[in-house]
Amino acid sequence: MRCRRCGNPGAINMRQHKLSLCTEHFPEWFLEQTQRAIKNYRMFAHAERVLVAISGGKDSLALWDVLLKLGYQADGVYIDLGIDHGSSYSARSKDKAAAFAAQHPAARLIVVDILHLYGESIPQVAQRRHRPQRPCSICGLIKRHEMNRVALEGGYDVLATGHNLDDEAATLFGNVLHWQVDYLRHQFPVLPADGQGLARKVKPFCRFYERETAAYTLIRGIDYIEDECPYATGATSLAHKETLNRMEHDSPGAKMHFYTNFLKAKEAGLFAAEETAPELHPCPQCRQPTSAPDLCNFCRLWEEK
Ligand code: Q46
Ligand code: ZN
Ligand code: ZN
Repeated sequence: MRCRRCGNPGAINMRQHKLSLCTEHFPEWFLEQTQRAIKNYRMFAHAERVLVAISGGKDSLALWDVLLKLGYQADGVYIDLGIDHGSSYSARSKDKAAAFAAQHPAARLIVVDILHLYGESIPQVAQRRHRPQRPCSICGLIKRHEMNRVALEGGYDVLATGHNLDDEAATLFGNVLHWQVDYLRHQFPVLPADGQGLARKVKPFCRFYERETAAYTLIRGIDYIEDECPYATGATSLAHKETLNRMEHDSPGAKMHFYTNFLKAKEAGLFAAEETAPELHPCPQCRQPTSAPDLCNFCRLWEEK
């Protein structure tokens, strides 16, 4: 297959778009598509400050790279979870994030060390809470809280994550499988700030297949941590991804249509009915909004120590 833009040999063939591009024109297309998503979903403007959630993996580093190349004011936040598991996962992923920042003078990386700040790493909190093998819900709670805190304290307008189409389609699949209507209501490329202490959240890569973000990092020579978090093994989201990959194999574009048609349906009003939003109030300790009667779930985690 030849590159559609110049006729040279193609480096990546995207069957779902019926598009083949070379190593020069694929990154160009990738930037254009990201810019289009940012504009179409009104994610943020050039005057706004963006905080990118950096894991050290390919999607988050690719997102940071693209936003910098597009001229956005983008800083990164890396949450050091203290996960070792015999593979120094956190230490190695932090090194990748720091190395990227060091190569980009315009990029500032904020590192949040959970063990240092709160006295326990994620595996230690999970151990104390009798969930040593399944720390993900605690980890997710801590990451969400800390990213929101850094975004608000740093005066950032928006928090951007590198979720790609494979991630979003797998989440959608899980939500539909269990008809989790509240989750479906909140699944969208932009979640507005709520004015009560929750930052705006955006996913500029939500329409890229994972192999496209992988191709971008490869062509741009971005060094990232290839391993998944050791606790990700066996996660249902991975099983959903495999199911969707099989469907994609038999019917190219299946994954993209599943997700983008959901977005179109939502824009046309699906799930728009007034939800019974829980009453929120600021947590007396951290001031972040919570529906819990007193301290928020994050602060309660540490109270019980
Ligand atoms: S980092 Fe944390 Fe993930 Fe690791 S412990 Fe689970 S939630 S798998 S995205
Ligand atoms: Zn070309
Ligand atoms: Zn709190």
